[in-house]
Amino acid sequence: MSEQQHRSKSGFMTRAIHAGYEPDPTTGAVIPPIFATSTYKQDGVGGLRGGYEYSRSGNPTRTALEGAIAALEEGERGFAFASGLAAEDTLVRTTCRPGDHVVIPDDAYGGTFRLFDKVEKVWGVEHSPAPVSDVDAVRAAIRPGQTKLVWVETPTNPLLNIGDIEALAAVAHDAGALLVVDNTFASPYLQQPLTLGADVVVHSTTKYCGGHSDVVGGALVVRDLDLAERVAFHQNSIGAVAGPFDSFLVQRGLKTLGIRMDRHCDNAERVVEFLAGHAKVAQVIYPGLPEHPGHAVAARQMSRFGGMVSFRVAGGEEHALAVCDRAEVFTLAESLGGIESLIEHPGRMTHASVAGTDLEVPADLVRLSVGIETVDDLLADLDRALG
Ligand code: P1T
Repeated sequence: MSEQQHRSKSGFMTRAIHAGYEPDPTTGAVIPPIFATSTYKQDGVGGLRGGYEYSRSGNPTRTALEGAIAALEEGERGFAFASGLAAEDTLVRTTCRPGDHVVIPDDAYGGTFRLFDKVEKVWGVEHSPAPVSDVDAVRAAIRPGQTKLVWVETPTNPLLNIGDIEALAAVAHDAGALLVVDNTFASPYLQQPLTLGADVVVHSTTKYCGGHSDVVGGALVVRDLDLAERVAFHQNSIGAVAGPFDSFLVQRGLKTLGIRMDRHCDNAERVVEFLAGHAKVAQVIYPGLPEHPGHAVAARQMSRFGGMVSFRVAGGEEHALAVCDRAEVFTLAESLGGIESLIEHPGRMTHASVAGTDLEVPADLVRLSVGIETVDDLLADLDRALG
């Protein structure tokens, strides 16, 4: 089957396993080799084999990953970076100039907020936080003529708010801006923002795409070929690319994304049910709960509700910290989306960089990345940790 057919006709799991790579013509290797090479022999000056010149500009292992992630997101072209933040920075530099403006989530990942607040701002790109779940508030935050990007996470990190991608795309496009969706929490298995009108998808592939907590990476996927050309130029010019070893790991992760996500979702549903009935839990935050304010939108645009669960602990910060400390099967660590369950305190850890700003997260909040272990062990661990 040709690459084009994989993109247009096959199911998700078939694309995850085959898209982006044909068995190697010389050896028949069914898995993309790790091309640990910085440069490529030319057949006479400018005689490039397969277009490869230098590994910042292109590397076959990276090409395989970029093709796979583009196929999974149903985009035209994918780009792999050294981290999620490297992908984000490259996108901002591609699309914004000094004096431009970006609307960002008012509960974005702390590192994304820091990138806009401490780095992009210095170069003249301004930003305004707005709640992604409130389309009118996002519209009001747009500065006509100045706003180039409407940037959303859905679900957001760590409060799991939901943005209506179709409605937000319309708002962004009315203002002549692009809609950027950070799809890290949902993964392309549960949600394909480009099919709902978004222009760019951002990933921290460190998370569900890689899926095994053994690599840091990022990706962009776009559906417009002109924008793709501009991103490609900036990817090469800035140079924050994914190396071949990292590309290999992320692509290997993508092959099992679907089965992992189903198990993450199954386990998260059981964890939510358990927490909702626990006396020491003040509030469970999960878009799959009917009382979650974004439930209806999430049900429309996601196939399931994901493996991330946040909850507020009765008794405040001190108790939330104690729960994090006592957990054993849930490892106390930043990051998410790997096969192992993680627990963290966003206020002190992943979102410490938003302390004292409008984006500050509640001090009694605990975030779980529910892994794919035997679920009864996860429930017993939480029971013990909650005391
Ligand atoms: O860590 P990096 O690969 O650079 O990706 C940044 C990033 C971007 N977008 C979202 C939604 C993210 O969650 C992250 C990284 N987040 C964590 C490390 C965390 O523990 O939340």
